[in-house]
Amino acid sequence: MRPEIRNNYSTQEVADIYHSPLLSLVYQAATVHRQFHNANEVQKCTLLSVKTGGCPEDCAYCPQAARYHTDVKNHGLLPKETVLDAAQKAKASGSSRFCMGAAWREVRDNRDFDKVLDMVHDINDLGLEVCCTLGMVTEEQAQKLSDAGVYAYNHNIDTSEENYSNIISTRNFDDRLRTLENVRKTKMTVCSGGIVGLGETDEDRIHMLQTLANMEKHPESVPINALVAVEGTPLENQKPVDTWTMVRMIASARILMPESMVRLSAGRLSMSEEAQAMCFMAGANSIFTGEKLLTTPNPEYDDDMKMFDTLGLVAMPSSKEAASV
Ligand code: SAM
Ligand code: DTB
Ligand code: SF4
Repeated sequence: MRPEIRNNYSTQEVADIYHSPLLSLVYQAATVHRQFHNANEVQKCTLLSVKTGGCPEDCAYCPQAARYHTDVKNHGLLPKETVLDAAQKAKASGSSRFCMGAAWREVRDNRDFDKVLDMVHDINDLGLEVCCTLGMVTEEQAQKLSDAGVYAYNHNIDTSEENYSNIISTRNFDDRLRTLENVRKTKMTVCSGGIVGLGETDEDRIHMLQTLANMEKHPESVPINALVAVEGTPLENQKPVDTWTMVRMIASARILMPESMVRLSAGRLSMSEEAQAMCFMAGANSIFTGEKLLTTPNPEYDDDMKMFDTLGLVAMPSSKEAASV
């Protein structure tokens, strides 16, 4: 029988799931995964940084924060043609979702925002799910994005509330939650997850999962990123997170939020095919494809397609296509 969807998990319940013997945890997650999803389908998403670098925030992991000295080449908002060209390529390579990221602290009601809204219209016409990650938004801005046709808004909580101020000082956890509430008031779906490998404890990971799982409605997609340690950021020398932590996080997210898409996001370039297979077994059913994330490298597209072939995975159709058949 399918487990019920809950949003009242105690810390102890989440900890018990997270700490269960690894193979039992994976088995349980794989079971839940099969009750709610086609376990051979993996969603392919494509990212594009439409505005890169120069961000006023101080997120310790981020190569785009203006205050760190990284190799990122800053650029202002890309022209519409460039973005549409990238979206067309994403569609041709079988992506169902196109996610535009901007290194903004928050959306401002200016010409750049209007330009993004205009791009959203055109990308939608290609039959792609449009996702945006533009920083904090007000209720009115969220409504504008929704009206323009944005399918999902990404805004990660990144870590636990307790660990938040160790990673970011220019905003707080509540600011993050407020934006997520503003998005929730619209038709857009919520994409929110976090990062592992920031130096957080298991307890922080458990609290982060608990926050996501206890939202009134679970985020429709939950990205689990492994830190990509970038030279010049305060976390440049952070020890890479081990595979089993990623597997535990993904499996726990799958069990706690059975209906959500769980995305094995940043960090795949440092993971073996076997490690990634374990993550899919644990319930991950979405990835970013294409050789670049926002500013850092991702596995080669052809290597990913070979992996799909080896594992018998197929690309998930876009919800828009599914709706039209
Ligand atoms: N500026 C907006 C914001 O912070 O919401 C949108 C873009 S921001 C780059 C989106 C997310 O990317 C962050 O919340 C974080 O979870 C993730 N991210 C950024 N740098 C990363 C890194 N080096 N490794 C893993 N994830 C990273
Ligand atoms: C998410 O959770 N991860 C993506 C997307 N949502 C926006 C971003 C990963 C960024 C990794 C570092 C970079 O390439 O700049
Ligand atoms: Fe700016 Fe987003 Fe990077 Fe933080 S994660 S520095 S808000 S681009």
